[in-house]
Amino acid sequence: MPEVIRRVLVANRGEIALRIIRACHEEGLESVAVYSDADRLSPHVRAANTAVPLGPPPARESYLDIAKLVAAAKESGCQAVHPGYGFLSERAPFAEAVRDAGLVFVGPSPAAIRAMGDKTEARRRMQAAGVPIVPGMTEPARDAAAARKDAARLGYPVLLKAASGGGGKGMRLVRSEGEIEHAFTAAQSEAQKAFGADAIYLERYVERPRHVEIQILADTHGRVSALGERECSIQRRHQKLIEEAPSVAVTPALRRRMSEAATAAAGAVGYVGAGTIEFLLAPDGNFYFLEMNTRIQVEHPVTELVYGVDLVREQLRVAAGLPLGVRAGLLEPRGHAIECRITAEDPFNDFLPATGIVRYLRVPGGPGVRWDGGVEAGNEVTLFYDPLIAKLIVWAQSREAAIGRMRRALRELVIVGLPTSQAFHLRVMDDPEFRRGELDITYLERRSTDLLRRGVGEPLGRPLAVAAALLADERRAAARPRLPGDGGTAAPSAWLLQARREALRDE
Ligand code: MV4
Repeated sequence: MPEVIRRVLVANRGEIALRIIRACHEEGLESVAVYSDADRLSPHVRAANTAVPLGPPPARESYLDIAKLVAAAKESGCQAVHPGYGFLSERAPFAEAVRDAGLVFVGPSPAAIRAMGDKTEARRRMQAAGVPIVPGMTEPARDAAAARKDAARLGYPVLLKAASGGGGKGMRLVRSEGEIEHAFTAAQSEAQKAFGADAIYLERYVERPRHVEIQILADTHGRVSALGERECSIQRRHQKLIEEAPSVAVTPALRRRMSEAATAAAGAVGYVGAGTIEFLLAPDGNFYFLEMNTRIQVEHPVTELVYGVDLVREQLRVAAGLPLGVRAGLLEPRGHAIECRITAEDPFNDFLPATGIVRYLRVPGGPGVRWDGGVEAGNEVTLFYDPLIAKLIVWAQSREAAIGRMRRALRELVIVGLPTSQAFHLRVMDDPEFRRGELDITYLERRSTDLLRRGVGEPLGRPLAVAAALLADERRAAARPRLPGDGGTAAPSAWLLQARREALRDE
């Protein structure tokens, strides 16, 4: 790294803060963490060279406070700010404030963030650049009557979308003309509440598509690399749960076409840094631009594993004005990667967010297993932030082998203290439809009754007792005398087996 960036403020928390701090240290950069009162014991705080307190737990008063973050960066002697994902990562005013303070924003220009944040402007830009967009409007509808006319021209079903939206908020499916006026008003007020702007536009509704996204990297020297697709169809209420790369639905020819479209999309807004172009891939093989995410994404590790690239390192290089450390153009995937998001949610109780202290944590390991976590034993999971505890990512030569490896890793994982999505992921890995790659955005809704049957659904009974037993078992195994030829493996105690059964709940 050149001298322009020596120290980076990481304006985030949890696993992504730790991920960015690790990348900084590998590049010889110093890191500065920030933390709210709720996070003072979090791993990202200790991993950084220094840490700056932000104040009370609510994000508005900590991780979303632009003035506090910029002041923290200046006062701690940083030259750059990495926003991570979520929080301020796609807020043009933050990118601007960072720049105005004489700091480097690790991400695209405020103009690129703005252009992609306005969904109708993004559609106009994509259309001009020859990127396929979903048939529909490129300007918001003036009123409900105008929306009715637009819909009549497009043909039903149509989807009403918030022009400043994203992530599915303010979206309304309309199957017939009779519903449109009411749906329009409802979408408007939802959009107003969520984004402070009520502009609504229409798209033709695509039935049972896959969500497939292309990762790109662009530097300040005009080089662009496309790192193939991620299959992200397994989601629930617009929260992804499992992602993989490559997608079983994408042939090399389709990958080339989607990558070229994504490269054109990035060029159309003068994009610099790591970005993702989301597409709907229809059952007939057509694909359509949906939106562009102008940040590093949660699921970036599956791309890293099949392309052998460190995306956060590349972000830092690009921010420092260096050329990309990977070849320009379309890269080739190798093998298969799967990510399971381990969240503090109870899959047997409608994924109700769970809170509590992680009493015991055994992290999976071994060949091809990566754990990107942000929580350790003793940490409390609260409702102040998203429920992600860690991402479990595996790589193997083939999709089948990766599924087998994920099953194995999920069975090694032990989390005591609060319900998690672990058992859900195991069931998906065993689901014949998933194994056949029969995925689309309706997968979870279609399969959840089947997948989550037999679930006991009770929170762990005695987390402290179970954690104590597991710790005692570890110590006993470590202390016990070894005999030559015994392989060093302790026979599990009855307690350990019981604790594991409880932790996995459906085994
Ligand atoms: C769509 C669509 C079908 N047709 N647009 C959801 C969030 C936002 N990014 C766009 N979304 C969708 N737009 C048309 N014209 C279906 C969805 C959609 C979806 C997309 C990706 C992943 C999961 C989804 C779940 C429900 C709906």
